[in-house]
Amino acid sequence: MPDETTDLASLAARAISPPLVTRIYTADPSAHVFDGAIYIYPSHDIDGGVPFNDNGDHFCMEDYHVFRMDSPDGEAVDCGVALHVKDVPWAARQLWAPDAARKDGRYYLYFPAKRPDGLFQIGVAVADRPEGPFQAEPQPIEGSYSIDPAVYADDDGAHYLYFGGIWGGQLQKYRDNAWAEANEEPPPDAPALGPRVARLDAGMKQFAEAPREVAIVDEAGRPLRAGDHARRYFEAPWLHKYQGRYYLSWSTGDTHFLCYATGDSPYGPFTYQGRILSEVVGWTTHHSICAYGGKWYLFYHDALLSGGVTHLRSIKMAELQHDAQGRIAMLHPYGD
Ligand code: FUB
Repeated sequence: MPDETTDLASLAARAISPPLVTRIYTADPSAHVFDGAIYIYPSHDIDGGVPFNDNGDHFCMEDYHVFRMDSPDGEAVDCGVALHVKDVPWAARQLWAPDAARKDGRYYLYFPAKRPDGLFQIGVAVADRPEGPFQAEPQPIEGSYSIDPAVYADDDGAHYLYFGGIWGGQLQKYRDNAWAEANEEPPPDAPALGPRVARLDAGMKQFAEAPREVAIVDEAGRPLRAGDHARRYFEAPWLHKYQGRYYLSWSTGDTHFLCYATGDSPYGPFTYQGRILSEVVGWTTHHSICAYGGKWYLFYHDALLSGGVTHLRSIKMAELQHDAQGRIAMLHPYGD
């Protein structure tokens, strides 16, 4: 997060990408290519007048809009409201970062929301078109918890749902998939909490297995430590495959980096490799990675357009470069 004294106008002048959408605020972009077009599934940020707190209650989003781009340099067309919280029977508030998948001609929107008792769970809604409108299932996905679902479609047709975020996302309250109020983040020398992953069943609306914790290790095979805030998992998991390897990427939260690790299985373990994006304006950073026309793109957000209001963000995209070893070159959102 650039220093608060930094002149936002000078950052805007140096920004490597303009906002894709300026009519409304959008964040947490999950991008997929369906039938030759890029579809972006972001959060829809609003100013709901909720006071700021450490739980992120001011992120009080109520609906989702889907955006379509016919090419990477085309306009991001707002396809309208895809789902509203009032149409989700189990959810009370806070539609946070979503993702989507396609199977057998149907589209599945995965989204977190708080139940009336204040606990986050993950729901699914179904549509016949990539842009919706989506019809929510009456109950959240059984066994789901926390936030930030990201679905990965593997080459063999299996779909894996990654999820979880600490602090306001409540992941620190879970051990072995069970919630306890007394649970907190592990001490600094203990292994950090990892994101969770579960394969989806053939119907795409339930887990086929109990969620597993994903291990992220250093070059010596040791789990990243909870005190390693510059590298440890915080929220925003994303999985993609590049030249046969699985790449897990995530946000480090309070140190504001996007990082990645590589592995040989969608379940991990993943070995830490480095950073993808340095700090953006605004507290949160959240992304997706998607290929189009033989090039790779990072979709991300910042809060420049709102003058740095952390819950009023704008989605952006920039080309990603891999070197000959498959390492991703770190991007600086406002130049070097
Ligand atoms: O948009 C609300 C939350 O902020 C997301 O779920 C997190 O990943 C962070 O971007």
